[in-house]
Amino acid sequence: MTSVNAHFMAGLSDSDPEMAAIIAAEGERQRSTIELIASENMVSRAVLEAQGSVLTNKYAEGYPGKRYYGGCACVDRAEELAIQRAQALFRTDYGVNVQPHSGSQANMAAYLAAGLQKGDRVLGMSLDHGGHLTHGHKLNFSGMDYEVRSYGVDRKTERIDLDEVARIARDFRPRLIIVGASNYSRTLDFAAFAEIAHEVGALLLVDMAHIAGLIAAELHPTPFGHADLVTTTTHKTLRGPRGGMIFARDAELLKRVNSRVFPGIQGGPLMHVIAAKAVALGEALRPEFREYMQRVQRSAQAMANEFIRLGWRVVSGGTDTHLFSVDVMSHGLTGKQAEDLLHRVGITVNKNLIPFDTQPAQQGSGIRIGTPAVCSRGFDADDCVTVARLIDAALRGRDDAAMLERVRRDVAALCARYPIY
Ligand code: DSN
Repeated sequence: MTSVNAHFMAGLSDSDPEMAAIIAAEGERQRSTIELIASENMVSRAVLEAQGSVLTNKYAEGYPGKRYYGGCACVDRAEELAIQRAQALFRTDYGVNVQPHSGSQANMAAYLAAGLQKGDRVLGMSLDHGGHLTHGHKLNFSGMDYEVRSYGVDRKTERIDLDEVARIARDFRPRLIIVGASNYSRTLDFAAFAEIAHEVGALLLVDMAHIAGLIAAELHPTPFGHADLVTTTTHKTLRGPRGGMIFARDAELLKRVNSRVFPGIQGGPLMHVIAAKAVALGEALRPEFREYMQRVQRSAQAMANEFIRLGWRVVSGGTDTHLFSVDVMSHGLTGKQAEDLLHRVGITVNKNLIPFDTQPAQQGSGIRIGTPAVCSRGFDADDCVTVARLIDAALRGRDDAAMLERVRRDVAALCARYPIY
């Protein structure tokens, strides 16, 4: 008979060796490959520990001080700490909800809090030009529930044309304008978007998921003071556990956000994840985080410049942020082919559509490259330039097995210099 003690004491490798082996293999994959997926990062051991803590046992529907369950004194403190740190990190008095399980759920709750009814008009950035599924894509709730018009980038500059956004907004008269992107490498002008929203009587939602770390480190202008609602994920540049947060401009809007998150679309909050969010936010408040984000930004810029020097076309000619896209079709490869080829040498990227792409989404003409994860393990701008050269060598030498083997060995050596966990 299994004793109670064994239930609490047995570690994963004893109690479930099959799953332990899968997790160990993923750890080895992360250790031995160069991770350039722009939306990923590597959390600290402290974040892992908080997320793997006993807080996972606790039901805490409601909010601190107003729960539907007893025994919430400790988790109340955890959630309050997350809220205080989020406000401090972004230097804002906007109210915060730290309970969204993901960025998509944060955005869904934000739409509802903005008072949108089914069929109301929403203006967001097209996914094909770098936006996000939840900003109105037809296969997402946002595109199904609302009438959506999209803005994109200018064909020549590959940057958002604010005059064009204003023209569309005046014509379409949306109730909500969304600004934010998953594959746009240029600075977003939140003040200009707020002016457009104000002119047409729309609310402004900023989804800062990708650039939250840059904003926290004051390396990108802040949306606070301009947006009515700000959503983010916590696992990208912020380097926390997977999850979301919503900021609301005033108490009335926060009340609506809170009731739309729970009981609107979620049940019990993931208190272990909220604790891990608080830990990550605490880390981001330290001066080292700004130094890290500066390295992320400089490394992305150095890499983009190196690709250009090596004869590749970089979308919009460079980056102001942590990411950029390389047009691989200009060298006769689809994004999918480049992604697969790089996987073979131990470099992980994702294929992506580039603006005005003629390829289907499953192929794409580009690869998206981001530096947050490699910089977390210690890479600097020089290392990232080396990575650009390795990618160039692999893609150009795709038919040369010896070359690919050389690149694979160089990748392994670089990873070995920066151990993780
Ligand atoms: N899927 C995320 C990304 O890769 O950017 C956005 O949610």
